[in-house]
Amino acid sequence: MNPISENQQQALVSRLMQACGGSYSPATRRKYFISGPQWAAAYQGQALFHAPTRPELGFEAIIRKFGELGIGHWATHDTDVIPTDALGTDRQAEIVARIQAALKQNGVACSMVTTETFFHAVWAGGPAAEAAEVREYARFRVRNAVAMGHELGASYAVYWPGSLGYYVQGAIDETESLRWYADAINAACEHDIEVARAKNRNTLKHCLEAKPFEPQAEILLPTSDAMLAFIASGLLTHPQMVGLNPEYLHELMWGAAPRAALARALLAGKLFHFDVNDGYRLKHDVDIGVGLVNPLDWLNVLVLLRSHGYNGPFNLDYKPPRTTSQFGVFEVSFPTCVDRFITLWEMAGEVIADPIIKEATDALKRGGPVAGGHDADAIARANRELLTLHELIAHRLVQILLGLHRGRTFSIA
Ligand code: GLT
Ligand code: MN
Ligand code: MN
Repeated sequence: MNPISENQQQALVSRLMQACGGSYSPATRRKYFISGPQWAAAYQGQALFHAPTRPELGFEAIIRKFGELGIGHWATHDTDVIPTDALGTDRQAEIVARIQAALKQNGVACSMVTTETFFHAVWAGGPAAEAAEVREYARFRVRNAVAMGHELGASYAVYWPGSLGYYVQGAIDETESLRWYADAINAACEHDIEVARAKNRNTLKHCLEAKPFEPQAEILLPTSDAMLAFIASGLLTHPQMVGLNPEYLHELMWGAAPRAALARALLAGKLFHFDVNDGYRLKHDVDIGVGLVNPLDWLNVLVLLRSHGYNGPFNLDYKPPRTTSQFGVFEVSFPTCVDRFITLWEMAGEVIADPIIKEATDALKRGGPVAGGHDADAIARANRELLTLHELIAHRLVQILLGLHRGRTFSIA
């Protein structure tokens, strides 16, 4: 086989992308509330045992690329764009002004800001460490991120507590750490109320994001359900301002059914923001692009969200694989991610409107003839044949996913 010269490789990738078809126009993509995180596009492929595979890229190039692709929203950590030592200084104001200009020029809006409380050495003991000065610094950081969010026009603030936990047990009192963590969230909400009033804007939606492990061995708030309990614990001064940013993969990582976790958040009225990606159960936070691993589960998730009127952002919190080049990040990785999401979202609409699923669901709810009394055997018999519809509905969902409902069949000659 002939080798493909280096200068022919990008053209080959682009030609095969074209040949794949099935992509949406940037204008169509902009109709969905999809956000692209700065850190996803800037990710260089590094990890504990992995050197970077791609060069660095700043926010100006990323916002421009998002604008071209039709990713209408952008999200960032404070330190993705502001060096730690410039936070809260005039340098921050200068950078924020450059970000505002880049957003405006490319027709992209900032939807969310998040505070990095895990990367820098100051967070080695977590954002709610014993030393009062670390906790005061954490409050400064979240207040500053809230103010930056208002400057940039964001409506959401996300908090991933990162290292709120430990490697070795017994050194900290968990109840104390959780109270201290609540102090930081309270400081963010209180500052938000002041800034929003001064700027005549709505307060932000403050969204807690759980991850069951990584970077610590044990995490104090490992799941979205734990976050719900934290919000309702009485520790927060403004619990109505605080909800969730579940991440699809983070729920899979502890072995949950993401759809069921999302349903619990919906019932609590706390599904504010949603990080979309994919990966494997009970494994590492691999942040694979949405729909590449579990497309059927994703279809089901979107059916749930569509049928309950979720209208928050879908944040592409994934990491383009290390094997993808920087050219590939914007040529293949982001557009295919967005387009799979849109396709699955539209398919979810087909599921909701599907007459077979509708009739089967209605029939299950109508139930069989009333058996009368509390005769368990008779009640079971009365519904026996209807319950087969559960499997029929599951088959129909797969048919819709694979296009088989449009009559696609395979035959062996
Ligand atoms: C980190 C984490 C993500 C969070 C980011 C927000 S930081 O990359 O793994 O899931 O959404 O702070
Ligand atoms: Mn996330
Ligand atoms: Mn993740």
